[in-house]
Amino acid sequence: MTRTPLIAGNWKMNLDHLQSIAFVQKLAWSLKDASHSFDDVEVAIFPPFTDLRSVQTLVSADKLELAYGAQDVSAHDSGAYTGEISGQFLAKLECAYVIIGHSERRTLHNETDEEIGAKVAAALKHGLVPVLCVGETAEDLEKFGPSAVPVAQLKAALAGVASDANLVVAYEPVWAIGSGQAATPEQAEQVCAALRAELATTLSSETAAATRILYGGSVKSGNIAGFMREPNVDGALVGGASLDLDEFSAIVRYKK
Ligand code: G2H
Repeated sequence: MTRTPLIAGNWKMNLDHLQSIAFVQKLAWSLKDASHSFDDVEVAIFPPFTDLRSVQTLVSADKLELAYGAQDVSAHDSGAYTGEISGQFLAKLECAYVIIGHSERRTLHNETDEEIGAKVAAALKHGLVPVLCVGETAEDLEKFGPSAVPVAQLKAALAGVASDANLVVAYEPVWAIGSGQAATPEQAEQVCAALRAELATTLSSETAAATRILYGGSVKSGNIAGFMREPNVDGALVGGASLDLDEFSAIVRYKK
């Protein structure tokens, strides 16, 4: 089965409103630039919540081939949940995706596997594609080896999910995030293959074959091609390097 590669930019809490708008406009021009054509790759950005409406307006007005989504979602639909943003709000903003379970949410906001599973269910309920992040810390790696923790996180988040669920999985080793020390393509492949095997067991072999599994953690233009050559790596979740237009455009235009 062929899976369309996905290059996703996770802006985290960066870029103010005007910078976001300028970035989206320039990225759109860059993607349309025929002299620097790129392969069949889907590009998505994840701005802060406060810029989603503006991105929606830009994308729909100019019919841009640019997907977007939010960096988190509430497990609840509506009600007394101060500060939360629900899946139905994001669906109305025509978000295609939502990042769930990023390690910064797991560690800084103490999100548990159970809460992450509830968020995955909420996203799917509202037609959003979860980009479910899993990954081990350096201590986990030392103690349990490379795949045990990410596979356990995936399994826990998918409990109760339909076997044909449309989702994306992002393998992000915590030790590689923002550290400049990316995993090697071989390390990423080993874990992504184990995650795909887990998808086949927990969901179905068809869903496992169709699901895109991304690598994330210090991805840049200089290392993207190595990851994309691996059979079980279907794209990248890019943090720091997604904030630089030239760098992100170069990542999108990787050549295997
Ligand atoms: C991991 C990644 C984006 P960076 O968080 O999700 O960030 O590319 O800066 O390591």
